[in-house]
Amino acid sequence: MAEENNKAYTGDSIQVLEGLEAVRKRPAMYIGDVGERGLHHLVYEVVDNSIDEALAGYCSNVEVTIHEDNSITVVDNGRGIPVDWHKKENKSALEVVMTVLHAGGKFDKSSYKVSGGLHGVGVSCVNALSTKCVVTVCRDGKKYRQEYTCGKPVTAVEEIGTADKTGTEVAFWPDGSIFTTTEYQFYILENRLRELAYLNKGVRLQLTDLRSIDENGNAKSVSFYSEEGLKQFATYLDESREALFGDVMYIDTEKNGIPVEIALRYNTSYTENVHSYVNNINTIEGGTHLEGFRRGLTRSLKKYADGLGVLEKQKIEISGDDFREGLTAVVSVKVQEPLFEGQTKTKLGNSEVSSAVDQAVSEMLGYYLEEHPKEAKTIVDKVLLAARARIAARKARDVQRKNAMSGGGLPGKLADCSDRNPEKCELFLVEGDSAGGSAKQGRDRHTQAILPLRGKILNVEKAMLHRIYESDEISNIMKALGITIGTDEDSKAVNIDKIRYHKIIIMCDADVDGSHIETLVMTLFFRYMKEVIEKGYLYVACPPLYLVKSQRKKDLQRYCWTEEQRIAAIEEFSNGENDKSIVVTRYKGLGEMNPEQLWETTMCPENRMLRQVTIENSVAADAAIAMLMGDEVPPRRQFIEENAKFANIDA
Ligand code: 0RA
Repeated sequence: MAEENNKAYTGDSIQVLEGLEAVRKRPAMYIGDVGERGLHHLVYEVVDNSIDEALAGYCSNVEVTIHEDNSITVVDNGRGIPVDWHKKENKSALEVVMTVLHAGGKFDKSSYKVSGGLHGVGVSCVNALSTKCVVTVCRDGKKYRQEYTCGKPVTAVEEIGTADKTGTEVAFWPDGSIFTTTEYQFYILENRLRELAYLNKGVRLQLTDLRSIDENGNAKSVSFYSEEGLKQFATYLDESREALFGDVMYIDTEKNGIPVEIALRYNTSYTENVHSYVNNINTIEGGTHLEGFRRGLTRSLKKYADGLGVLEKQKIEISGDDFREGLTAVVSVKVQEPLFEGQTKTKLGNSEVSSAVDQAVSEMLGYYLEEHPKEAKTIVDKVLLAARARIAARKARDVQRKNAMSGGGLPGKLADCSDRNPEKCELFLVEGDSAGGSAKQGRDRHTQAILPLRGKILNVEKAMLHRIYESDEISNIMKALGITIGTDEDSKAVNIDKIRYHKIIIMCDADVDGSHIETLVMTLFFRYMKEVIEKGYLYVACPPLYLVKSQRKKDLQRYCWTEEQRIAAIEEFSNGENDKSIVVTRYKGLGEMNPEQLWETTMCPENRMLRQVTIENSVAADAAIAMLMGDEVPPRRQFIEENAKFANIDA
């Protein structure tokens, strides 16, 4: 093995760890799951390898193409996978990389800087889970090719021509007998490639979808490139928020041998919006890098405010939270041997990273605050405001607690279920008292509880914390759930282990108001009880849109959720006869169904359709909520216009 990074990387340097059969046998162990997420993961895996080449300084361009048959090609202009002979394995290095798990060259520290980690299972995994895979390598003036089926080579590594450039092309066809879906979603890949472009400044990432061609014959295509990295990322994240001041604070440095890049800015909102990454992986559970960031931020700002003497003068005890209200930040570190902990393996455990990030953020703030006294004062004022609001919220919370204790705990409007096992229990949050009444009559009272909501709940995106405690509707939801927000130590802490239901189902009318209420409730969970979503407890009910009935045969009727189902039912019922003896009812509100119908179509676990609320990409989710629920109108209008055709609403 080469001892230094700049030594030639030969086939022998690739270490061989374990075989590929295991991947096909237990795919979920390697890529997380075999649904939509796992399918897209295959693309990330290949792109990660290209990004590794970029991090090593040899690649500037990555092109991803979705083909008409949902196969994928990833082309990069890196050095190309080595093709020389691997003595130990007795085959070409290319074949080793493609057919041996963990053989990407990543498992030897000295080869080059690496991404990997969570996704770092290697391209061989992608190969194993594809019915067909073709790799083309341009290297040393020649072009090489090898083809595989389900991870097994079906050709030798063949020299197929000459090349005046270098690079790798991986084409793969995901195995439909392994994945539950093989259809790629443009927006999912688009979001990830945009994120990667911001995280790796100077690398161009392009996505082309050959399944959608416009009237001029051009394929749908996006290209991402960021000159300034996280500095532009923070601006993008705050696109639909009002900046407290224009500047983005930014540092790109190396501390104790750990590359650290940080960007932060303040906006006028009340939410904290910090995204952290390790080796390009979004660490949603945080970890030592985030701890270091918070510690450095709190200490630096506190020191500055102390210097001004305002804390002493105003007699206010500041807490860490106060420094993060209205803060948007991105922290990205590259760690050689990351330790990932936590439930979803997205919490960084390496203790040495904490002080590296602390030093970096302190250095950055030290310079900025010193050189920008006006902006620094604006931040300090905002922090004082946050501290006062937190103290007001604590009082409101205490009042709410006292009321809860004297009132027995559960809200009067709740029709609770009799079972006490949270795993079996469901809470329906229902739009309006009348639908709430039907739901109470129609439900299974052992396991289903009903809480009617009176119209639009508070938009928490625009409200300060104390207003959340003061809102009746929100405190009813919290009381029903058995959850409290905030302790004296941490104003946002949530005692999720006390939750009384493992399914919380939002049930609203299929109209504009219903969609709005649905979004308000989801925003409450996303901003204040994210764990409920992360644990998979939050759902949206899907009432049917039509009832198709035959007038001749009274028992012939069908509920329909889509246009296709409606047409199919009419066709089936008419059976070659006259279209007039069939009646189609268009449901708009839950209230148009009687309790029995509501049970049958929307609540009964055997028939109903539920949409689980998930967070695929925390950056995209945050941006969507800030845009939909925030102050800036133009981006919202644009979004609604662009997405109106997808929404299942009757305006
Ligand atoms: C092993 C070693 C080297 C590069 C790669 C793998 C590599 C893999 C992929 C997958 C997609 N694009 C890729 N580009 C490179 C090091 C090569 C050297 O030292 O010349």
